[in-house]
Amino acid sequence: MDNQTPLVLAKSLVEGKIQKSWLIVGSYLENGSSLLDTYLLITNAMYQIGQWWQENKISVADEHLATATCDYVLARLQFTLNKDKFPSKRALLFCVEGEEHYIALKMLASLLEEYRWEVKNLGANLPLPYAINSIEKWKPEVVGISISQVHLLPSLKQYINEIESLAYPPTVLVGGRLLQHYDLTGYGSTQTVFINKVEQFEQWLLENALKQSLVSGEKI
Ligand code: B12
Repeated sequence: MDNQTPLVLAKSLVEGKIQKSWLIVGSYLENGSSLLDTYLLITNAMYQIGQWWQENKISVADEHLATATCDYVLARLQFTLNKDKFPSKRALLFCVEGEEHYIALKMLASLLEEYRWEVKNLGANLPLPYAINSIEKWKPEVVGISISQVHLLPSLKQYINEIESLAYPPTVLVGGRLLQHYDLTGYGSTQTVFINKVEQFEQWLLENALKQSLVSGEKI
């Protein structure tokens, strides 16, 4: 990735320029970048925006506009993906109560769909009883939780504990930028999977697809 591209995209997002942002992302894909690399580009642009906010160069209002613009781009990207395959497994995604940072979940949802998962993305700020209810109803094989803020870690622990205590517990995957700075394994069990980066998530998806093809004899 050219060093300047995340910066150019970040500027365009902060200015609320939907078409221009889409052109940057779309041409990045058209020039042969993978979906994963494209998500890394968007992630880096959003991190750059966080940096500007910390340095008081932009306001919370600018951050809101950037997020809304990013959301349009992610939605448009989602529609360009090929989904004409039979879904194999189910994944339910959400953020714990109090967590509004949902952009990563949109990326994960598309990546999962690329690997033939059926996905329900419940988005930001989901209280635990609703999470449990949805899991019991839909019985996903995997529950993906995204977390960005330190003060929510105690509630993350409670979510993991309750989900893993269900009669047919799904695998709980936890990710988010906090994992770049902290070891969160103490908040989960030996069953919980903590994934720091989206590249590792794709690796996990590949291993999972491989395991499944060994069981079913189907090619991945
Ligand atoms: C945009 C933004 C906002 C938007 C949120 C928009 C939205 N609805 O998502 C708004 C303006 C609303 C906002 C609000 C706040 N924010 Co804010 N925000 C950001 C910002 C700039 C970008 C977040 C983002 O979209 N990143 C891009 C995504 C794709 O990156 P990611 O989440 O890290 O995900 C990647 C990986 O971590 C991984 N991943 C993530 N989740 C998962 C899950 C699984 C299962 C897996 C496998 C992988 C995975 O994959 C992704 C792809 O690479 C960050 C800066 C930053 N460095 O991230 C701050 C940041 C996250 N915010 C921060 C803060 C403090 C806040 C507020 C408390 C500010 C305030 N005082 O009001 C509030 C809290 C709101 C709330 N209740 O949640 C801090 C968090 C500090 C901390 N660790 O505690 C940050 C880091 C800014 C900073 N540098 O201080 N924010």
